[in-house]
Amino acid sequence: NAVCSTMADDDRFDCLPQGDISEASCMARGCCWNQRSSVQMVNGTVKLGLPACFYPYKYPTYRLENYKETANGFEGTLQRSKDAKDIYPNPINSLRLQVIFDTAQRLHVKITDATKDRYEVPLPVLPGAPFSKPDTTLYDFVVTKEPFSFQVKRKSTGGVLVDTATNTFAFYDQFIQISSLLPSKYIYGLGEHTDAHFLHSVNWKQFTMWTTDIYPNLETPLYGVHPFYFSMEEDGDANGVLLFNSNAMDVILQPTPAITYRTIGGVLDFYFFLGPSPQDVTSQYMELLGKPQMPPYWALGYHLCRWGYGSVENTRKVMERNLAAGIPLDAQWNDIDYMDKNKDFTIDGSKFNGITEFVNEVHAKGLRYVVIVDPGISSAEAPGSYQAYTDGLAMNVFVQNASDQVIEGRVWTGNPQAYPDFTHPNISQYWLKQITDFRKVVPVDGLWIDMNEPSNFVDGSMVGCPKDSSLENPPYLPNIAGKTLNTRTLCMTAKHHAGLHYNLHSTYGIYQAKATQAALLQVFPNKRPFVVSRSTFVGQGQYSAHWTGDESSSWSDLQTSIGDILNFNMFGIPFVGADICGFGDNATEELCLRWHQLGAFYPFSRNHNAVSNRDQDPAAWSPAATEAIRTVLLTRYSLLPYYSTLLFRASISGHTVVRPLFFEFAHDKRTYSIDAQFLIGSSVMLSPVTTPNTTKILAYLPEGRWFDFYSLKKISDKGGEWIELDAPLDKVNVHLREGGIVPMQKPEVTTGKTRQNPIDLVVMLDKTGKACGEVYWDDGEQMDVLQKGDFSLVQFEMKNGKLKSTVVNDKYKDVPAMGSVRVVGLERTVKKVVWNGGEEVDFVFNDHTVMVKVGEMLGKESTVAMEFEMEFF
Ligand code: MIG
Repeated sequence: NAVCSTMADDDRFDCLPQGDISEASCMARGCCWNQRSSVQMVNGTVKLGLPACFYPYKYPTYRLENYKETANGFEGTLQRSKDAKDIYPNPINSLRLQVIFDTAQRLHVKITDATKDRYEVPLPVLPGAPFSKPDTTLYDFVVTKEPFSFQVKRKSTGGVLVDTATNTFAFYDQFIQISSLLPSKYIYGLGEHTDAHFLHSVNWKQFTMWTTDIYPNLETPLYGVHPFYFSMEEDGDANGVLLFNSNAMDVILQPTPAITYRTIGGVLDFYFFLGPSPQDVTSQYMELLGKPQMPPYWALGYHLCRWGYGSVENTRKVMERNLAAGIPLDAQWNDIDYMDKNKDFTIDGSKFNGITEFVNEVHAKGLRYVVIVDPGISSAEAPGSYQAYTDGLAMNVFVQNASDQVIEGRVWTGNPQAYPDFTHPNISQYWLKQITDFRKVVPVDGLWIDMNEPSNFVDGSMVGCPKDSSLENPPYLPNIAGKTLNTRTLCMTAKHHAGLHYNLHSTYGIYQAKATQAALLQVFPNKRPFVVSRSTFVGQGQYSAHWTGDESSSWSDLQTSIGDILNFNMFGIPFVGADICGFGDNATEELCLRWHQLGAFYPFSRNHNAVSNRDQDPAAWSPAATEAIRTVLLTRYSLLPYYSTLLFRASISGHTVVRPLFFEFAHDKRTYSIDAQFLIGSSVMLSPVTTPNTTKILAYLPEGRWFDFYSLKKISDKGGEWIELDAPLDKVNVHLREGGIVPMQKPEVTTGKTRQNPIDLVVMLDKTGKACGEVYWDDGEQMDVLQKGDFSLVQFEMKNGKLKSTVVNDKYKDVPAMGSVRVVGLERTVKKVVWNGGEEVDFVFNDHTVMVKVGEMLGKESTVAMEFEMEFF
């Protein structure tokens, strides 16, 4: 018809995303049909494109009624139009709209069934709404009553960040859809997916949200669910949008640019974070969802792991050869092969006989020990013969099927297994008991929780799932791997204490992480637990770290790991890393070396390998490669005080530890698509080699002065340019940015030993001679340090040739002494250096850099205060 034919391509929103895509079905939905479409079938699956069937400009949806102001925002009722088409079963005719002005920067918009409760995400628990409106807000909220739509505008620029006037709004029991125009094409986030690039394409990209155990592959949904996007606006402001919903969901980006959400349950619970800086968005996000827990200091070291050491002897042999090669190492791990027939909390009595002695040895060397635990508890056991199963039955903590029997799946034991229900009130007691009993034999220091999507090698259960349930076969099926929701996981009709698996599926990992953290807190009272989880949900950073799963030993997976760790930093799970050298397939020496030159800078740095692949631990390679790996790991260890200070900032302010360049250079659009380089904090930039046979790279240096990390020579005076850098095999390019002060230590082979060394500062002056930075220190283990105040924090500032420190907090006394201070980027020759306004002291000046051995002047007694002042000119 006429209306349809005038619609621009960019205005087309898909009205018939699946099923029989024909003119007749399109007409039945009252939509526009125009065969010109770029949807394609690729290997039997639909590749999105310009839709043939699309919503017309006028389409009956809902009308807003009784819209009124409340103490903290607005509320109203949405009445479904009498002319609305029944496309799916069970439309919800009356919806409740709540608009809550949470804070000046955060707006909350919620749409639920007006007449009865629906499932809402139980974990993480978000702070309640405020009782009154903030005095001012960065945003305006504007509604259109019929058809209902809303806008979120940025007051300062007038920019429209959100506009749902797209006619796609629908709310059925099992199909909820809403679309919004986007303020720009610069969209990031929406995890967990491996993408070719960190900056998303808006050219009909689909992101499906559903925790899935699958080899990372472009476009497939992976282990975690984070329906949070982050967008850079045209003028350099940033905003973020969270849809707090855990049901299976498709999120589509289209060139308009616009976003469409289609979720098959729960409610629409949107949070809009107005920034305006990228870092502000992340802080606001973590403020709401929970700030990340600081890892214990030892976990900042290098970790060695593989699946298939096969025995305690071989684990020891590999660890020893790396120690002998001088590889810095803080933790040795074991994978499922330590278990008896892959059963949790058991030991293979022959190959891993002697594991207790081995763990004691590891501890005696000042190292830590971590093992894997899978969720599945073998249920194919003689009554009373397997404690973890016996206890689980007695405590009634297993997930049940639709007929209230323990639901059984199958994973690594090869036999049926039960799934602990981590939402059950008895779970903390159950899980603690298993861990405590196990630790009597294997005194682990942390736990690695895998397969918690939760994974299942049979679909649904050993006996399948109820066939005639709309939970197992919803009217709209998001683009998950497999043809049913229960593919390689539990039945949707399975029951947890907190509700149906249909709703809770993607939260299995966060619940398990929470229970595991809580158990470790009982085992090590008051010590920061170390838990690393494969499956994650929004806000999980408060409970665990994350690794990015089964990457393969390929250059492309090395590359995409950068975007993965940047995303998880934006998702508030900053302690993240990919398997260094890759998990699947055999690594080559060159790849493994280059991967270490990247992975040494991941916040969480672990080498891990799949069973039967060739060894890839640092000592497995040629002496030259081993040495180059050792060198870069020592570089990491030299930066530990910097990393730990950043992790402290993440835990109190919701900052990112590693971040994309645009986080610091939001007004430089050239940075928006850079994902082969990243920043560690605001002062250190890594430009790794991500391709084979490469000895030179092109790197972008954003605005400002940049110094080479190793020589401290200035390599750019103004930045804003691409430069070619030498990238020989034995070196990774690291640069220091003007204006920062980076705390470092002379590296040793463990974090514990490195911690004892004096703290050295590198001060990078900007053009005006200014720089600032800070160092955080605590005992490296205590929980809730901030609340107790048991830490030290010293801030440094240099200007006009003077470097001053301010002790913000000095309650924690055992701070290492100051070592040297190096000031780089001096414009004039230094004639003398004066200490605390009096005594003249020795210094070394060369090539625009001055070095002063502060430690020698301070003496022992001043190790705590660390207050000093120097004059350079
Ligand atoms: O189905 O425990 O991602 O790190 O080595 C594979 C064996 C099970 C998957 C994990 C991987 C781990 C492996 N696990």
